Amino acid sequence: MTDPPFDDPSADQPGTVRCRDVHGTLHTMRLTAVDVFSSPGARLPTRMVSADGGPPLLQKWVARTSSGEPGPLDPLDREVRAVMRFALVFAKSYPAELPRLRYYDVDGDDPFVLLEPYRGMPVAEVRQQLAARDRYWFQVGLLKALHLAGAAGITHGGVGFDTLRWDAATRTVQLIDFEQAVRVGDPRSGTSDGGPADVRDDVWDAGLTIWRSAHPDHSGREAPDLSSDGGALRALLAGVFVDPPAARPTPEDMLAGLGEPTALQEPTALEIVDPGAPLREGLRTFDATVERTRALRAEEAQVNRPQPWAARFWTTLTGAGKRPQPAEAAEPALVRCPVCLDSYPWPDEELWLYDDKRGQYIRDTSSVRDPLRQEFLRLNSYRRCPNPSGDFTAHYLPATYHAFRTPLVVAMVGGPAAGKTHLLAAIIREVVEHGALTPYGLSAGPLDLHRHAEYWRTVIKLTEQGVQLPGTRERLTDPVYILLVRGPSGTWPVTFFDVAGEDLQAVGEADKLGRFLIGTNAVIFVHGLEPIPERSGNQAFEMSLAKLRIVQDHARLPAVIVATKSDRLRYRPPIDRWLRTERDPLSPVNAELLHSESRDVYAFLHHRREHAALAPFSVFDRCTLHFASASGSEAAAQKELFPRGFESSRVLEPLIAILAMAGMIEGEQARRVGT
Ligand SMILES: Nc1nc2c(ncn2[C@@H]2O[C@H](COP(=O)(O)OP(=O)(O)OP(=O)(O)O)[C@@H](O)[C@H]2O)c(=O)[nH]1
Ligand SMILES: [Mg+2]
Repeated sequence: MTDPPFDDPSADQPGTVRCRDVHGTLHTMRLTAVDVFSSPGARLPTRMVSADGGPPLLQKWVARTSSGEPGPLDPLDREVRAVMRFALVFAKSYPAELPRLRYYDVDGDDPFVLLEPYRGMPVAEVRQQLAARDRYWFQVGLLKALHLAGAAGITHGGVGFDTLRWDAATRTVQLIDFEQAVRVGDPRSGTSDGGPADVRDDVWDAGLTIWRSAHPDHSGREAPDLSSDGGALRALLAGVFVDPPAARPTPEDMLAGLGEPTALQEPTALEIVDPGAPLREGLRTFDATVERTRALRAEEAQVNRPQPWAARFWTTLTGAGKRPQPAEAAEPALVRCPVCLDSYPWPDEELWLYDDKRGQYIRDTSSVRDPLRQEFLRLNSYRRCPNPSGDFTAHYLPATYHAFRTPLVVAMVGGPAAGKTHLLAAIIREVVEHGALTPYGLSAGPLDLHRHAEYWRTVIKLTEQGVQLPGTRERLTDPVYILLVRGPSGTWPVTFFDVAGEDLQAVGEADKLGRFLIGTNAVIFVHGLEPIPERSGNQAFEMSLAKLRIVQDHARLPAVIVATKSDRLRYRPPIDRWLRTERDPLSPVNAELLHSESRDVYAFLHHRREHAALAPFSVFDRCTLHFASASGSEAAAQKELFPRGFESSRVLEPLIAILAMAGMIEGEQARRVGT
């Protein structure tokens, strides 16, 4: 097996790597191979290394494919997930029976984990030499290890002599190589039933291992004939070789049968930590806040004539409560420009064409009269905003921009480098390239074809190549992308603004820089997660909220808070669960699930005292919170590349929540989103 190349570009010397500790904090260190090492139960290659000249650590890594590409992450991901869980649950007292995590990297070309060296010797090598008394302690040790893993919510999936070590000095066992591990409750892997994994799933293999420690001739996965052993094993293994796993005894039951305490019972009880405990206060605060808002709304409904929320929302959007109907209206309907915010009758005469080569808008001088050809021309042309206030540079909107229902203007709000641009790119890619709105009864495509082509060339193509996107240029005033979304009850332009975080938090030139916010009717607040929380406030949120408050009935605007870059904390609760929760294609909008995620995000940020990021939650009547990862991993230092590509997780949910709250997605579930 060749050594991993570990050519981190930030490395002054080869062997320098970036990796995270149990808190998710990034470290840069130099690894030096100090010894060979092999474990019969490990599928991943292993060796002993020293980190910055420190004591030896066991390294496991993902080998490259034969073509030199990064190899499959799954076995390492399972191992890290398991040992991270042990690190959290046994943070106060760590059991010798389980492997211990020091560092990991799952973002780079050559992902790896660094563990404390295993104890003892592989049982596969020493089992023939175990005396009867040792065999007893081996059985006890194996059951204790399984019980401890189960207490941390982990099933091993590959228990056998190859994944066990025997420490003769202490007569204890270590269960290692969690490369097939599954969280208790997650779907079982490698089986056809796919039911939720259970601590008893490992009991069959543990039973076989125990049996073979005394009867080495037995092989295969068949249940042994227990009647051939008249001794204690027959009693210990009674009920072990049955299906379903729920009918088997637990490791704890089996230890009790031997009259042995588990490692979590006196006299040597380890103290275990509930990783969910720190979130409880935040969960209670969330519930209390939601209850208060619901009570207020119920009161309001008593006073005012109840009106469907979506209707109220669109009334808010159109200001006077009148939706423009250009075709029938006697008076020309007023429309509002999302860029300069002036309102005026939509200019119907002049068309402008965009010259890609020159990057300019040019007046259309053709005299097409044929209605079909006119329609075709409009599809690809623009109208210049008359900007009656005369306070903005020339700007253009697609000629059909106001030909549909009132556009939904969505603002990406967040500080510099919060992750707005990457998140929007991931959302647009899902919607346009993967048709991700179809299960919601909507179809979507670009409204502005030139803007689409430009966005594809300068943004989406880069994400496809795994290239990190540049920071957004300052002083942008135009929308970056305009979708046209069609649903059973209408067709809407959905316009996205994504300006530089610097502009959003600017105090000076407030009128120019954040002006589009006043014309916004939905907001995606983007908060980039850091392993160590930043509690220094969020000026972009504060300044934007101050501007949004000017909008009449601003509290009715749909808003979401997205904790993006969640991949940085992918193994920590509650993110570990959410990042792996897939959307159910049969129940696309699930208000309970969105509520439950909002609750967890709120509690998570509350616990980390990132209160500034939660500020929008108390401003808007309907606001959901989300965990997301746009790129799925960290960009390589100084290389502007995501070595494992751009693999988003849960980026569509925030948009779905917005569309549901705006009434564009219909149905009972959609109506309840964010309430
Ligand atoms: N790990 C991780 N990094 C991300 C993710 N999204 C963005 N980043 C990184 O965060 C940095 C900033 O992301 P942008 O999307 O450019 O942030 P922004 O909010 O648009 O920043 P401005 O345009 O300067 O306001 C980039 O260097 C990305 O590499 C993510 O989902 N995970
Ligand atoms: Mg940006």
